[in-house]
Amino acid sequence: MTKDTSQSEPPVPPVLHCAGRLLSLERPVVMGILNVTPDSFSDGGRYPTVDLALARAEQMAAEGAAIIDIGGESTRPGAAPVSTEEELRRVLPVVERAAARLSAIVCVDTSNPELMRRAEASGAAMINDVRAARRPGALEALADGRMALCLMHMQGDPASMQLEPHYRDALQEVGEFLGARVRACREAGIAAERLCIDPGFGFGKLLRHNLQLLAGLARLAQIGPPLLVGVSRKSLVATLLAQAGAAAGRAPHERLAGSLALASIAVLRGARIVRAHDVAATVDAVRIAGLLAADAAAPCAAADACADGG
Ligand code: 9MG
Repeated sequence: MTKDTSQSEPPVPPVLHCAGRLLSLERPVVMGILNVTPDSFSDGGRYPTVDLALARAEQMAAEGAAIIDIGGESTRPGAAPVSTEEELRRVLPVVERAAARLSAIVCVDTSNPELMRRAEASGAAMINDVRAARRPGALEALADGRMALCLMHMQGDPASMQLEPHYRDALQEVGEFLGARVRACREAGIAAERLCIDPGFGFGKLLRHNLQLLAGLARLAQIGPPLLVGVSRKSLVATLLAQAGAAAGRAPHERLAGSLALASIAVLRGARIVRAHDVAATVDAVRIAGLLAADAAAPCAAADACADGG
């Protein structure tokens, strides 16, 4: 799974190429979640009009989100697929207006090649694909354009993924999958600088698999492309809280502090992009974790750069 250093491939710089724009990942950044769906697990149905969705996108950008991730099909466990027509209808008007108004990168959360093509024409600069560009036509649609792409690992599909996830070694298998998808993208003609990878917390994984992946994030970061992590408000957070002694059954909106703890750990282990619902709080957590991660890489740099305010 680790990078082959015997061939002199230059290290991938922490910059993501997004349809002609460069997103620096030297410090970790936050991707704000905007679901224009009636049925997402945490914010489904909250943005039923383009105006409301745009206002939320503007708010997240003002709070410091570098990327706004707009999704029109729920990927929560058990979710049913939507038609292409419906997904386009939900997403494209929001993408068009957000791209025209915001300096943040507009990303579309989709696996649908037709939406990928239409999204770029509407101003999107990135695609977040929980199926890692495995749908027929997805690689071609992406290779024909210039958008950045997040390749996520998922075992199974949203309808059934949590029924019986099984791994011999979750870290090894997820790492091999992501490495293979990176190679498939490169062979299709998608530049390495356009790619980031994501182990897909909660997507066909039990608690022990999620914890193996969290523990091994630094190894996944060695695959090459920048690492994106999404733990925000997921049931993993509630399960861990309950195991640590908190009351069981925390609702999604009661998982902020737990989500920030996991996001900070992910950054300390190499994540460069954190996908989150609560942008302002996550930006603060990720700033501190990013500073300390840089300090761990170059001891005392952060300490020397800080005014000694206590
Ligand atoms: C759409 N979506 C929901 N959870 C996600 C996660 O953890 N990562 C990515 N890339 N997308 C996600």
